[in-house]
Amino acid sequence: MAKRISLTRYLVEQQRVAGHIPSELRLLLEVVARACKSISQAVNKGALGGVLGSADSENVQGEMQKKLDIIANEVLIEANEWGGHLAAMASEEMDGIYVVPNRYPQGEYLLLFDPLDGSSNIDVNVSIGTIFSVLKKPEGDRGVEETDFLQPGSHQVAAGYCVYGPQTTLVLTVGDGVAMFTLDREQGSFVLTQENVRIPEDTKEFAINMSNMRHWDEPVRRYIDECLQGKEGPRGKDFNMRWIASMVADVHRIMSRGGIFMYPWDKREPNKPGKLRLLYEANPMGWLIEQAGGAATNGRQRILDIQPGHLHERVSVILGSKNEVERVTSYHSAL
Ligand code: P6P
Repeated sequence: MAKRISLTRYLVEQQRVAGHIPSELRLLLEVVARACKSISQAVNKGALGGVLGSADSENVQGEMQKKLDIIANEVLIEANEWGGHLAAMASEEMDGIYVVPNRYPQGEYLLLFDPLDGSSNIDVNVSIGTIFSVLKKPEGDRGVEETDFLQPGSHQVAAGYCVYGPQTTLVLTVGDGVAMFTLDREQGSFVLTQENVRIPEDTKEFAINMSNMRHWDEPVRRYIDECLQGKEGPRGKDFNMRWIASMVADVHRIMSRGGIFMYPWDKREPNKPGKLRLLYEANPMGWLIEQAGGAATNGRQRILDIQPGHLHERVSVILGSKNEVERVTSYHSAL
C-alpha cells in the first residue's frame, strides 16, 4: 500500500528529490489535476447538472459532441491558459491548436488532450475519462505552430489520464514509472494510492469490439480465433473478454490487472489506419503502458516511435500485457 501522500507532495518529491521534473512541469500537472477535479464534479452531476445529451454540434472528427465534451474542453483551456507554463494546447475537440493568448505569459510546454474520452457512455452512466500528454515546445524564438506538436510519443515529458468511475482516479507518469492517485472528495485532493504500477506480462483477458470481426485483418482474426478456442486450442488456456467502449476505462482495467486492448485497422475505412488518435490517445496511453512494463504497437511498430504527419492522425492500437502484444505483433510480421 503506497504511503498516503498528496499529489502535490508526490510531484514536489519528483522535482526536488528525484530531479525528474522542473517546477514549471510540476505546476502544469497540478493545474491539469485541478481541471480533472472540476470535470469530475460536472460528470458526477449528470442529469442534475443539465449536462447530459448532445451539444448539437460536430467535432473535427465529424463526431457528434456531447455537452460534457465541450464543458471538459473549456475547463482544460481556462485552467491552463493563464499559468505561464504552456505555449499552446491541442484537443480532440478543436480543429487547430490553441495558442496561449498574448495577455498571458507563454511557457515551454505543449499540452494535448482528449478532454472526455468515451463520451458515448456519458448518458448511460458508464466510466469515461480525460487523457493528456505533455511535450516540450521545440527551441527557437518563432511563435508556436501546429508542426511543433508533431513529435513522436517518445518525446513526451509527462502523460496521464483521469478516469471518472466509482472512484475518480488520476494515473500519471513523468518517466519514472506509473503512480495512481484517488480523489478524496472530503479533502478535495488527489491522494497517492499506488505507485510503481506493474502490468503482468501474460493475461487471459482481451478487449476488442467483436462486432467488427468480419472487417479485421488476418493477424488480428488469427489472434482472437486462438483466444476463443480456449484450453482445447493452441493457447492451451481459456480467455475472457471485456469491451467498455471507453478507452480510459479499458486501459485502467489493464493497468490494474493486465490484459490486452485492441482497436486495429479494419476494412470498413481502409484509408484510415485505425479509429483512435495518435497524439492525444495512443501516445499517452502507450507511454503509461510501457512505463508499467507493458507494450504498445500499431501491429508493426512501437506506437511511441511513430512520426506524426498531422494533428488528428489516427492509428491502429494494440497495447497491454507485453507477451500478448508481442504475439499479435509477431502475427503481423509473419505476413
Ligand atoms: P466503438 C470512444 O468513442 C473511443 O474513442 C474509445 O474510448 C473507445 O475505446 C472506442 O472509441 C470505442 O469504439 O467502435 O467500440 O464504439
